[in-house]
Amino acid sequence: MIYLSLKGIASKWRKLLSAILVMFLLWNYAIAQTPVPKETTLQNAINALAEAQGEWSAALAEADDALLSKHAAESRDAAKKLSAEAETKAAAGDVTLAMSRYRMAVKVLKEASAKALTAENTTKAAPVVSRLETAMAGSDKFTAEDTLAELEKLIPSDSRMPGFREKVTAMPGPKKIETYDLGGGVKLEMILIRPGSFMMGSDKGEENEKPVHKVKITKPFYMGKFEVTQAQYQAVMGSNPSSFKGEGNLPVETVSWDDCQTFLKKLNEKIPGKDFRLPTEAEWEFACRAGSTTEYCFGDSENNLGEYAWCTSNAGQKTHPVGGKKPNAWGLYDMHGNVWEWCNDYFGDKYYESSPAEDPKGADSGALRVLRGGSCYFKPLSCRSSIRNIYGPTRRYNGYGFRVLCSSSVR
Ligand SMILES: [Ca+2]
Repeated sequence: MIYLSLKGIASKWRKLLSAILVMFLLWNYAIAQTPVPKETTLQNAINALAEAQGEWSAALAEADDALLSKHAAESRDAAKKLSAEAETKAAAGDVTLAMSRYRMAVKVLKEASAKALTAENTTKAAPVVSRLETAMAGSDKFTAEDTLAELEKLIPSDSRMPGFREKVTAMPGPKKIETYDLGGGVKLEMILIRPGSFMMGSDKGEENEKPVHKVKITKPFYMGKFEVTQAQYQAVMGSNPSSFKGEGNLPVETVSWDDCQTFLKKLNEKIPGKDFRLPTEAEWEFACRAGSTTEYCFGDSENNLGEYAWCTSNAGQKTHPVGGKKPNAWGLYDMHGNVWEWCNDYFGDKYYESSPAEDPKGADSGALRVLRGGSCYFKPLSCRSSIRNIYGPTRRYNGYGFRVLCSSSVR
């Protein structure tokens, strides 16, 4: 009974102890699972926050430093740039100022030079003015024009110049171009050639072109602007002997020197008082050269001849309408090439050795007449200003034509 009681008691204690044990374990477990008191977590957080704030502030401070440093660098750069710009502007200002001073100096220098030049030119002009006044008094228009041209170079702004210009322009004198009506709408245009001197012949040419010698043409004359055309020949003669016929204003050819004389006789009857005739060789060469001293009226190179002339290199063995190429400096066309042009002179082989210095008219007699200028059948060398061709006065050939000359009644 007691045992049983003890046994029962023991069992109860075991149960009690077991229960206590279980509770103890549960309590321990509970303790283990219980979160850290709130006060502890908050403090940690505060601490952590403080720490973080500390780091943040430090980072901000570093960032500020960096930013300041960057701004400082940028500011330095900007300052440098501004400084450079300012220096550039200042330099530009200096340059502008210097330029302005330079221009001023040049202007002053020019004015001083102009004054000196004007004074010098006025002195030089005095005898020229005297010549001009003499020419005007003597109604010598050509000399008046020449002296006026000299004065235009010397004293263009002189107060007397407007009066001189007006008087010289008003002086009676020949027109630069004269146009004659041959009937049927056919015109004959003549260009005024003023008197002057030139060097006739060529040292580079044939023997009969030598020696080069000075020739003076003392009287003005009119020269046909073109070779005589088939239309003009037809209008005067009522016939056309030319071999090449076709479109355009072709030059008359297949005419002899004698045929030219017949034409001129009829032309003078048609338009009296002008003394139409063939040019002398000297007149022809003077007009062809038009002031040039070279082998051709435009220079020495035959490479440019095609611009002024029809010759073997471009004519295709036939004549071409007159005026199709460039004129010379005095407005005459086809002096080089197209058709040879009969001149009035008898040919003299040695004539140049002893010809008169003024208005030479060719040999006194002979069997041959002279032709000038070359033709569409001839090489450039034979189209030079000084080349001389010769033929009998009755000979006709399809490369031979002519050009007329008439005198100027007004000096
Ligand atoms: Ca010609």
